[in-house]
Amino acid sequence: KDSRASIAVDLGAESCRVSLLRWPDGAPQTQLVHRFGNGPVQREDGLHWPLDRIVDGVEEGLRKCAALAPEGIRSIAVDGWAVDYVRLNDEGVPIAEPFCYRDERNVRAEAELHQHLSPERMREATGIQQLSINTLYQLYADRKARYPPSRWLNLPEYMLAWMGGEPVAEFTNATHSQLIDVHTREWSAEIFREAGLRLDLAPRLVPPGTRLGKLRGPLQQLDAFRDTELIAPACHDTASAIAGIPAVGEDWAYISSGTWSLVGALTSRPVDSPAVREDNFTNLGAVGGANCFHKNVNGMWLLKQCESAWTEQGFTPGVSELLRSCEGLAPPATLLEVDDPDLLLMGQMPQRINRQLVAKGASPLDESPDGAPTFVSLILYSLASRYAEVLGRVKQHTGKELRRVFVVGGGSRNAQLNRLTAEMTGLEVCCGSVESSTLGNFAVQLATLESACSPSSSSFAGEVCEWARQLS
Ligand code: LRH
Repeated sequence: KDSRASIAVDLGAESCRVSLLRWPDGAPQTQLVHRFGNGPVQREDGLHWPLDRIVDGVEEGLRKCAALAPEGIRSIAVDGWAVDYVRLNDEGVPIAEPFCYRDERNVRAEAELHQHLSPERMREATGIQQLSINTLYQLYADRKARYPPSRWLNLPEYMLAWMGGEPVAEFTNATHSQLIDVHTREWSAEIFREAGLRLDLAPRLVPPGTRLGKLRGPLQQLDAFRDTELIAPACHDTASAIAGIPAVGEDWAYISSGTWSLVGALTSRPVDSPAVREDNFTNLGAVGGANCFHKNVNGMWLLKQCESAWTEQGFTPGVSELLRSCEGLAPPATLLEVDDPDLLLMGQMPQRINRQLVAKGASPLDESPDGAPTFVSLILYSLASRYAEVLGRVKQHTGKELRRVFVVGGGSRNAQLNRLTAEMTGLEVCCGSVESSTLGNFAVQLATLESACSPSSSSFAGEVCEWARQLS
């Protein structure tokens, strides 16, 4: 076997990570080499991602990895949060900073587009959860803002193209655009047409586990990058995180817990019924042609946004201190509806939460830092209760006999939330990796490099799972 190293880049809404996989004594060993903060920035025309900072951070991580791996780098893959994209000119150079999906323009775009294209029809065509963040509404908002039509790439795929890879749309990421036909698994000509978008500007679709060519450009001057393959993993970080769970069988569900909590189970094909539609579940691409059947639930965003509100008031406890502060508090009398669209927006989270409590006839909480423990407790109980509700539905819709739920990602370290989740769901909570997206990213690279089977086959998924087990 080739004993050179591999690199996984995982772009997160709060932080981005560059990790290295090496083979000392023939056994795989992973290492987080570079981590840098990320977050949306408010510009005059809305909320954006600081693309230059992200690119510089990735480049720094790649250089550090090269310095650590004299044996050379065999492959690189990039995953990241879904839905956001970079608009490009004909030379593939960015035209502008990408928008952030939390920009309020999407809420307006969604309402407007639904006047031409009913949500029912869209659901039938795409099988995915109706969310205003989906790429479709963002492209529609671009059109309404009269930006000239242009090519675009989702962020992870953009980073791969920046390294010299073929510009593509990886399937697991593309499904979150709401532009993929759930039946044909191709771009939906109907939705492009009805939204006034140009299908000829959409990238070529490829499955996770596709080779995109060799690394090119200035980095290639480093010895380590002489002969490095670029690979599309599951570019959607959630699909990567699920690929990083080394579980077999049919009795497990997942919570991929980060800024969002993605709560659901893997199925062999999209799940559809009037009740599934009513519950607004999603069907997104997974590795090896499988399907992620889940729901986006508001996640650590609630906690992080409260934390930044308190920080503005000079109170900087940090998340672990906040979690400790609410230990032993009695369960809140009224729970939050964590998926209220208002709670997905940025800023003023304690005020937003109180607005909801008051609307429900409950008393508002103390918005000063003294009230922090009661907010944190409310958030944890409300999230766990929502997880239980969603997992109950997952059982009904899939017919699975669930026994375990794997919690992966940054939020899996939240022991109190895990305890409440176990209590409220009645399932065994298994803590997976905090860096599950990175594990899944590496596992797909290894399966791509080492296996002869088609990336769209279930045997490919089996190999990915076996690599995830070896890397865990
Ligand atoms: C998690 C995630 C999620 C999407 C959202 C945009 O990072 O990719 O699966 O819904 O970000």
